[in-house]
Amino acid sequence: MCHCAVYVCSSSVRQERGRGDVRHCSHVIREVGSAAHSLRSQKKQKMAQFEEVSQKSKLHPKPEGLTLQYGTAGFRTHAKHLDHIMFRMGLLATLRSKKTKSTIGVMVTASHNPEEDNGVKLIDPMGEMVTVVWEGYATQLANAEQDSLLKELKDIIEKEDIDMSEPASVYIGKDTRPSSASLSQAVLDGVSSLGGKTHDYGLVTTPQLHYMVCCCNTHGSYGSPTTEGYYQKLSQAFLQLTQNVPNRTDDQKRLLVDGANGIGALKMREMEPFLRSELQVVLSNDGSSGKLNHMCGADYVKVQQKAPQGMNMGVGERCCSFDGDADRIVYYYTDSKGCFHLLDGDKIATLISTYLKELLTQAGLNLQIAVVQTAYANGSSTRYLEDVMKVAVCCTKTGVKHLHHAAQEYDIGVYFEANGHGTVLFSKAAQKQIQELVKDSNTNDEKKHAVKLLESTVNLINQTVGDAISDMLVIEAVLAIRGMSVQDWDAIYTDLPNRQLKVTVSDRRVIDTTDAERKAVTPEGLQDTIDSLVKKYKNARSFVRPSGTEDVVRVYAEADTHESADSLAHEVSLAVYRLAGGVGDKPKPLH
Ligand code: 16G
Ligand code: ZN
Repeated sequence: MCHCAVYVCSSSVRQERGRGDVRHCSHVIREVGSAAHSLRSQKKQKMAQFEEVSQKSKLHPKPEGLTLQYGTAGFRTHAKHLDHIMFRMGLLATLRSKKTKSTIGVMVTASHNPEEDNGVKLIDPMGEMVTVVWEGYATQLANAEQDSLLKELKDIIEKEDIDMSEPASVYIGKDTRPSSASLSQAVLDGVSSLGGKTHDYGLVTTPQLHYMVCCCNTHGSYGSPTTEGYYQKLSQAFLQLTQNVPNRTDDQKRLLVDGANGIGALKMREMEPFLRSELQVVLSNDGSSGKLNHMCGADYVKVQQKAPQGMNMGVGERCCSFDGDADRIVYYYTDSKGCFHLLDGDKIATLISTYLKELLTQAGLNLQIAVVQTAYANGSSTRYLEDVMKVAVCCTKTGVKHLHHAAQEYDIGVYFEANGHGTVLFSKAAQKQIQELVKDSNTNDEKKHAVKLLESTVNLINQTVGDAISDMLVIEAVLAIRGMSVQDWDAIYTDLPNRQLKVTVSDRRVIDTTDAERKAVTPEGLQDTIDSLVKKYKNARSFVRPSGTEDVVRVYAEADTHESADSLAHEVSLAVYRLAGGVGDKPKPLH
C-alpha cells in the first residue's frame, strides 16, 4: 500500500514538472510533502518490523558458538539444534520472496536421516533449489550470534537491494518427524515477524511442496497448488498412459511399496483412490508402527543392498522404496535363488531415457535427449547409454542442483543420481513442439499415438525436483507400455560390482577434486596412488571425495568382481588414510 502511494505521487510529480505548469506548484509541493511523509512512515514501519524480529528472535535463541552450514541439502543436524535456524530461514525466505516478487517454499525435513535429526531447505520460485549466493546468506544468517542478527539481516537487504515494502509469501511444508511440528512453527514465526504471508501445507512430501511453489508462481499453468491438484494431475496422466495397454493382469498392476515409515506412505494412501486400481499398491512401513528410515527406505536399501525390514516380498515381485521425504526411489526384487537385485537411479535413468528416445523417433521429433549422471553412476550404465543407446551422457558433481542445472541445457534432460534422486526436464521449446504435434491434424496414427504418450509423460513428471511418487508412476507406466517385467528391465545391462566406504580424516577439506569429482587434485600423490591401484584390477574405477553431509571422505570403487571391488575400495581407503590425515583406526579389509 505504502509503496504504491509513493510511486503514484512521485510519477505525478514528474508529469507535472514535465508540463512546466506553474499553476500546479502548490499541488507538487503537497505531493512531495506527502511522499516525504510516506517515506517517514515507511521508515517507521521498517523499524517496527526490525523491532519485532529482534523481540521474536529471543524466543528462538541461537546456542552460542554453534555454527552450521547450508550444505548440499540445506541445514541438517540433530533437531535440538535447529529452532533458531528455522526462525532465521523464515526471515530469509521472506527476504527472498520480496526480492523475487514470488512465493518461496520452506521444507522442514531431514530426508533419509535418522528420526532424531531434522533439517530445512528453501525452494526458489520455479521449484528449484536456491542459488549459491543465497545459500551463503543462509549460512551467514544461521551463524550470526543473537546480538548481530539484525546487522546480518540488514546486510543482506542492502547487498540485494531489497525493497522491504514489497509483500512476501512463503509456503511451508513438513515431514512426519516428531520435531517437525514445532520447527515449522518457528519458520512461521520468522516469516510473520517480517510481515510475510504464509501458507502452511502441513504434512507434505518435499516434491509436493516444490510442485505447490511452481504452481503458484506460474499462476496455475503447472497445475493447481493443492495436494488434490497434485494427485489429479499425476493420476490423470498415469491413467492416460496406461489406458490403452492391453491385458494388464493384476500381477502386473501390483507393486510393493516401502514408505520408509515417512510422509511418502501417508501421501501414497491419499493418492490411491485417484489411481482407480490401475496401480495396486501394497504399502509396508507405512508409519503405523515402525520408526522413520529405520531399517527401511531407499537409502537403507541402496547402501545395504538388501530388502527393507517389514516387507513381505514374494519371489520375483516388483518392489520399491521411498526415502523419508519421498524425493528418492529405488526398485528391487529377489530371484528364485534368494539373490537380491537392486534397480537404482542409473537403471531408472536408462529405462526412462530409452523409452523417451523411442517415442521421439516414432513421433518424428528431432529433440536432443541427454542423461546427466554423477561419478557414482555405475560404469555399465554409462557404457550402455553411450555405446548402445547412443544417448549423450554428461557427468556433474554430486548434489541435485548440479544435475538439475546440467539437465536444463538439453531439449530433454534425464537426470538421476545412483541413489535414486532424479527427474526429467523438458525445455519450453520441446514442450511446445510436443503440444503442437498433438494438435497437428496431418500426423499419422503411429506418430499421433507416440506424441500423445509423450504429452502424458510430460504431465506425469514432476519437473521441479526428483519425486518418488511421480517417478514410480512413470516407471510403472513405462513397464506397462513396453510390456516389461522388472526382470526384463534389470537385464538391460548388468551392474559392475561396486563398494562405497568412508574414511575419517582430521580435515576432509584437504581433499580437493576436479573433473566432476572423478580426480583428486590434493593432497599431492593421492590421485597417482589411486591410478596405480586401479590398474591392478579389471574394468576398475575408483574416486574419492569429501562428503557434503557428513564429516568423512567417501571412497567409491568398482571392478569386475565383488572381491576386486571390495579390495580396491579398501586399498584406496588406506591411501586416503595415509595421505589425507586419517584419524582413529586404520581402515580394515572387508574380508
Ligand atoms: C544430499 C544431496 C544428494 C547427494 C547427497 C550426497 C540434495 C537435495 N541432496 O543428500 O543429492 O547425493 O547429499 O551426500 O542435493 P554426501 O555428500 O554426503 O555423499
Ligand atoms: Zn530425500
